Amino acid sequence: MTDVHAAWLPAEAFRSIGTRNVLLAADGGGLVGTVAAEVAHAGDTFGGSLRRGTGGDGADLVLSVGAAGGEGFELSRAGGVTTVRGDGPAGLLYGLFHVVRLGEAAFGADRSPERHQPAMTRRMVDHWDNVDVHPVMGQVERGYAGGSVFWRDGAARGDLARVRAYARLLAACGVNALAVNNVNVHATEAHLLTDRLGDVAAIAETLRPYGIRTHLSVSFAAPVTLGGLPSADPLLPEVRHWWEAATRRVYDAIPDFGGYVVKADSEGQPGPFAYGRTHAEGANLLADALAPHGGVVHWRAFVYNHRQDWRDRSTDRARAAHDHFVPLDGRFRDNAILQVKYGPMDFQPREPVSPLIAAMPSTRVAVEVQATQEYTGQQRHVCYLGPLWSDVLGFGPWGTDGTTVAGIAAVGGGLVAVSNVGDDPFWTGHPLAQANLYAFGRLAWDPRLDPGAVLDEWIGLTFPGQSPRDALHAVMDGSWRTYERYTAPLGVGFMVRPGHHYGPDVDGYEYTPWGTYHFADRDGIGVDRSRATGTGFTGQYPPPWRDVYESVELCPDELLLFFHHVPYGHLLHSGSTVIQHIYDTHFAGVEEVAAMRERWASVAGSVDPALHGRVADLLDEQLRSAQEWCDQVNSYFHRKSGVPDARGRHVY
Ligand code: GCW
Repeated sequence: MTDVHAAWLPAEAFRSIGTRNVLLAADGGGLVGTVAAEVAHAGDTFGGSLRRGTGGDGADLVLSVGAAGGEGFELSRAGGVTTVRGDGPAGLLYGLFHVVRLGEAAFGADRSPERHQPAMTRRMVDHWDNVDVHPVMGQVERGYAGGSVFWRDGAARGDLARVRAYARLLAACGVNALAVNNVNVHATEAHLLTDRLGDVAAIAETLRPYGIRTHLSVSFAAPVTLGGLPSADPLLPEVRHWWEAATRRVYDAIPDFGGYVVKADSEGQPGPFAYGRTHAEGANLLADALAPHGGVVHWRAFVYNHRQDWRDRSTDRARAAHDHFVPLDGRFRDNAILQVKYGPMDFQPREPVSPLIAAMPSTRVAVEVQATQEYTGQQRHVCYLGPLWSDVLGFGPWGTDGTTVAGIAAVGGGLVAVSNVGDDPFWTGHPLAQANLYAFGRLAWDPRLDPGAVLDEWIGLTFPGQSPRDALHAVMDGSWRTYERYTAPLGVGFMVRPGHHYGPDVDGYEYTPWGTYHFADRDGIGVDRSRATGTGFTGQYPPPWRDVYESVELCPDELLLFFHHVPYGHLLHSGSTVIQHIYDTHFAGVEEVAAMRERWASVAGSVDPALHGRVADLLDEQLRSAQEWCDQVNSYFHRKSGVPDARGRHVY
C-alpha cells in the first residue's frame, strides 16, 4: 500500500494507546480480535504492551465486553486507570476508537462513567460503483476519486488490503453498513447477486472484522434478466420464489448480509410500475425474501418524471417523491426502509428538507446524503458538508416542538451517504474531502455533534502532532457557505453544466426535460411553489413550515428562490435586493476562495508536501472555477435584468 497516503488514523494517532499498558479482559476473535490486533500493533510501534486475561494490575487501560451485546460502550477513568466496557464486541471496537480520538485526554483527569451509544442503528455508505468502466459515468458514477476500491477492469481485486484499510477508517467514524455497487444496476453488476456472489462475499469478509455489514444494489428486473422469467411482476408466485431462492443463496455465502438497495422506476431503472403495481408491493417482495434471514431492503424514494416538458409549469419535480409515496404509508413491511434524499430535488448545496421525511409516520425512513460532491465541487473544491448535514439533521419538520429529521431517521432506517472514496492515493481525490466521510459517520452516530468539533476531531486524527489546525479550520469551516455564495443563488439550485454537473451554465438545464428550472426572465427569478399561485409544493409540509415557506415575507432568504418567483428588486431580510445579493455574494465567494488559497499556502512545510501540493493545486482550480461562476452568473443576471451593480464592479 505504498501508493496510499494515510487518511485519518496514521500510526501516530495511536500513540496515546501505544505507549500504555493495556489489559484486554475479553476472549475470542471477531471484533474483539480486531481490538486486540489494533492495540498490539500500537504497542509494537510505541513500546506499550497488551495483556489478555483478567487481573488489571499495572494496566493504564482496561478493555472489556459486557454480556448485553450491542454497539454502545461506557468510558470512565479513576485511580490512574481508564476503562472501556463495550456492550458487546462492536461496542468495544467503537470504544477503542473513541479513546484514540481522545488521545492523551483519555489518560488525564478522572472521568465519571460516560455512556456512548449510536443514535442511528444503521450508518451506511453506498458506493455508486459500476464494477466495469461505464462509457459515460466511468467506473464510479459521480466518483471523483479515481476508480473503484473494490474492482479492477470489471473483475474482483485479488488484493483487498485497501478495502481492509477502508473498513478501518469507516469503523473509526462509526459506519457499520456498506452497499458495494451502484443503485443504477447495469449488466455486469446485476450478476453480483448470482454468479458473481463470490466477489461480494470476499468484500464482506474483509469488512466484517470492522463491524461492517455488506449490502447489495439489485435490479428489480433481475428475475427476467438473470432468472430468465418472462416477468418481474411482484405479485407472481414464480417471481417471489425466484427472489426467495436468490436471497437464500446470498445468505449461504454471506451469513451476516445486510440486505438490498433498490432504485426502481427512477431515471430509467426498472420497477413495479411496469406491472401496474405499487412501490409498496415492489419493496415488500424483496423485504419478504430478506425477512427470514434478518435482512432489510432500502427502497429509494427518488422517483420522478425525468422526461417532463419544460413548458409545463404545473409539474414540479420537488413534489414527486411525496406524491408517489405518501399514499403508501403503512403499507411497507417492517424490514422495508424508504430511503429519502435530504432535499426534494437532488443533493443541491441548498434545498429545503424533503417534506417526505416527515410524512411517513408508519414507514421506516432512512435519510440519504451525498458525500460524493456531485453538486458541491466534485472533490475539486473544498466544501466541508458537516454544517449542511447538521442543519438537515437538526431540522424540526413540526417546528421547534416535536422531533427532528435525526429523530425520524433514528427510529426509522438510519442515515446513508453516497461514498466519496475511490482508488486515489488520497482516498477522496481532494485530501480535505475525507473530512466529509468522517463527519458523515460521526453525525450518524451522534447528530447533535457540532460539525466544527467533528472537523476538529478529523484534523486531530489525520494530522496528529502537526500544526495546521487553525489553517484547516480557516479553509474548511465556512467552505460550504462559500461554495453556496459563488454558485446558484438563494436556493434556486442547479445552473451547472448538464451531464457532468461541474462548473456554471446558468441556462444549461432550463429547456431540458429534467425538471430543474430557475425561470429567470427580465423581471425576476425563482420557482413559484406556493399553494396560492404556484405548484402547491409548500402544502406538503406540516405547520409551521407550510405557512413559513408559503409566504414571501416569512420565507428564509436562503430558500427564497426555491419557493418563490420574485422581482430582482425584491428586498431580502438581509436588507439587500435579490439582484444586489447575487452580485455581492458572487464577488464575496471568489474573495473567500482567494483567502483560503493564501491561507493554505502559508502552511506549506507543516504538512506532508505531497498532500500540501495536491490541495494547493486544487485550490488553484477552485479559484479559477469560482471566478468563472461569478463572471457567468453576474453577467447573466446583469444582462437579463439591466440592473447595474450598486458598487460598480466589473460585470461582463
Ligand atoms: O444525483 C443524481 C445523479 C445520478 C444518480 C441519481 C440517483 C445514481 O446525477 O448519477 O444515479 O442522482 O441518486 O439515483
